[in-house]
Amino acid sequence: MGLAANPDFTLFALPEEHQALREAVAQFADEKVAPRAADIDETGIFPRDVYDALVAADFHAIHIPEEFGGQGGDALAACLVIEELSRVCASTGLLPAVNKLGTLPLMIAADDDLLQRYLPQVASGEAMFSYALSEREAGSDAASMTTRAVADGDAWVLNGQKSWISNAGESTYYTVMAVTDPSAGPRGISAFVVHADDEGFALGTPERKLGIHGSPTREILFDNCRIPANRIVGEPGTGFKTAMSTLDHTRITIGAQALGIAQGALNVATAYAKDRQQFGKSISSFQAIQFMLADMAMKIEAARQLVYAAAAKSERGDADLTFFGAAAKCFASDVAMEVTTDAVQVLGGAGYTRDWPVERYMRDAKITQIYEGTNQVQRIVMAKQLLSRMN
Ligand code: COS
Repeated sequence: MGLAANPDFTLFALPEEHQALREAVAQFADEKVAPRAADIDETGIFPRDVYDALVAADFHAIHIPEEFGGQGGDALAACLVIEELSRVCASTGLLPAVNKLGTLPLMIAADDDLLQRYLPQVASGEAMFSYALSEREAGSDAASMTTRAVADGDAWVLNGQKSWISNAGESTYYTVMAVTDPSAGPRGISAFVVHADDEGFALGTPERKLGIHGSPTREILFDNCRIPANRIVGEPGTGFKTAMSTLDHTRITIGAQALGIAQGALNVATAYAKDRQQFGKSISSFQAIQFMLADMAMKIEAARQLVYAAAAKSERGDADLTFFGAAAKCFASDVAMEVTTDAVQVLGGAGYTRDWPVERYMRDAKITQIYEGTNQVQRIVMAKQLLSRMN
């Protein structure tokens, strides 16, 4: 049967180059990012210095193919970078994740001209790229968006607004989904590249958020924003499909971010439990604490297997990617919320203060259950896949 054909037992191990990447990013995160994390959270100022360090280390957009000056990192490599950065600072982990989210619609649907124009700038770190799908009244129901793009001679003219845009104000470029044919539903939506300096483009005020304070989130506004016709991504009417298939891939990176946040919280809770003395002994000697730590670690390991398996499916473009992308994001982010809440509990009163990072991990974990589709939407996506397979 050939079952002995893998005698070195590498079946579930990371390939050597991925293991080396993980170690390199982990060292970078511990040395360059961890010392800045509390301050980034406290001030809410975009960490330009950390972004520059990411660029110098080539960890800011590892997914860009080599032919466009990038590292050509696969989906698992992107996840490892995001996971290890998020282990110390979720806002920093979001930088490579948002760059991937912003550029993937182009990599899926754009012609070579558009790819040549934009991807090298992201690879070099000169520009960052955001993704703009949601609107104030079109969040989970993304297809009900009302931002309009109307053809006018050799241009498109955009009017409307997009909400909760990660990295807005820092990104140079935005992939914007807009309605080009209001009579065609999701098939009347198209994707465009908008530049931060396009006339008629403006930024809303920064959102005041529970967590990820170092990642700016703002509305972007279009008031007769005129862009050249050749900035459409793919054919007119394909924007919604492109946006959805992008999310199939990038939801896995949010799973990776959640995984990193959860691992960071577990590490702090474990070290604290060993150190903290009560009733004359280390609280780690109490079974109540041991069981909490064991459950946290068990859930993280299960989430890790699912995220990595989904990343492999993303790389191969497997037919069940839509299910796995939703499942990885949903499961890992629910785990992150549970684990970080328990980490605060293990630290007790100390955990509730900003002297320790676990309350930050808990606040940062919450967004992973919400963005790139709420976990309720992920369950809709999974159920649809499941039920359609039975037909
Ligand atoms: N890949 C490719 N195409 C997809 C797709 C996917 N994963 N999912 C849906 N589509 C296509 C469908 O095939 C359909 O196209 P056709 O009419 O040509 O067949 C079209 O998109 C509409 O699909 P559907 O009817 O399923 O869309 P709904 O309006 O019912 O929306 C959900 C489905 C709720 C799943 C979708 O709106 C969604 O994901 N919402 C959350 C959005 C989100 O994640 N926002 C966060 C923004 S990033 S922070």
